[in-house]
Amino acid sequence: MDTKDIIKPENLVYAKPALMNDNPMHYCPGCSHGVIHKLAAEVIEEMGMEEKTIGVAPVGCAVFAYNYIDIDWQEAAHGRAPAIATAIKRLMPDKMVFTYQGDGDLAAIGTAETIHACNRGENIVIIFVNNAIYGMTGGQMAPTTLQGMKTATCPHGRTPELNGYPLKISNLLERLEGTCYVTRQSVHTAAAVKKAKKALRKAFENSMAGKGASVVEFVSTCASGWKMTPDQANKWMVENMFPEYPLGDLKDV
Ligand SMILES: Cc1ncc(C[n+]2csc(CCOP(=O)(O)OP(=O)(O)O)c2C)c(N)n1
Ligand SMILES: [Mg+2]
Repeated sequence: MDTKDIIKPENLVYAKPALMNDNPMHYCPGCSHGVIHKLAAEVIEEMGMEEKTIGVAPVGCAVFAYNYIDIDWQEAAHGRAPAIATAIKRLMPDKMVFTYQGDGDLAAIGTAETIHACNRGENIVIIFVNNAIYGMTGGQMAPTTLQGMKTATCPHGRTPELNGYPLKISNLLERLEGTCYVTRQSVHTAAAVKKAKKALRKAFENSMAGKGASVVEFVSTCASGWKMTPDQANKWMVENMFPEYPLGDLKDV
């Protein structure tokens, strides 16, 4: 193929999903949120569910998710997305309903909603972006912050004596009878992105098959909050986050 033909739209092998609009994203360079948004958009599109999907946007860095993916959205108060998603899915069972939550949202202020929605076996998908920090508000300690990790509110590093232990909430959710699928993924390499997309597709399919709650945790970077370059953040995540939050399926019924 002639080089000038390669850039013609009909010859492109890679394209942005049609559901992703052209609004410039507010995410920092190296942030995982953008890639995870794209994966969600791709899966929804490939399932032909563009008109039937309702996302519940959280409080946190992804508070503006509705600005980027052209589906129906409902905003939720901090931590309450699983409760809102429960209501939406129960009222409109033919819709594909998902929440999109950070670790502060899902594993701190919204712990109760998360656990009870999963325990009730609600037919929703929970997308859980675990960057071990409260990104939006300036990098405070979250329940998922690693031991020894420095944040704005534990500048000398998290200590278990003072702050407890990193909360592996997906391991808790995996134990609940209402969850059918709990998996931990990441988007730091092309191979990981491919795997994560398959996991997301399975989760969405589970929800439409009425199998119960599916949780897809994305172990993620927050280069700004961690005060690193995007490259350093990816490396730091592999070396420090993955041993604490190992990737792979925790449960697949
Ligand atoms: C009821 C309530 N409490 C606190 C806040 C302040 N707040 C906004 S975002 C946030 C933390 C978000 O962290 P996380 O859920 O991990 O998302 P991230 O920004 O890291 O993606 C907090 C505490 C709020 N908006 N509402
Ligand atoms: Mg966070």
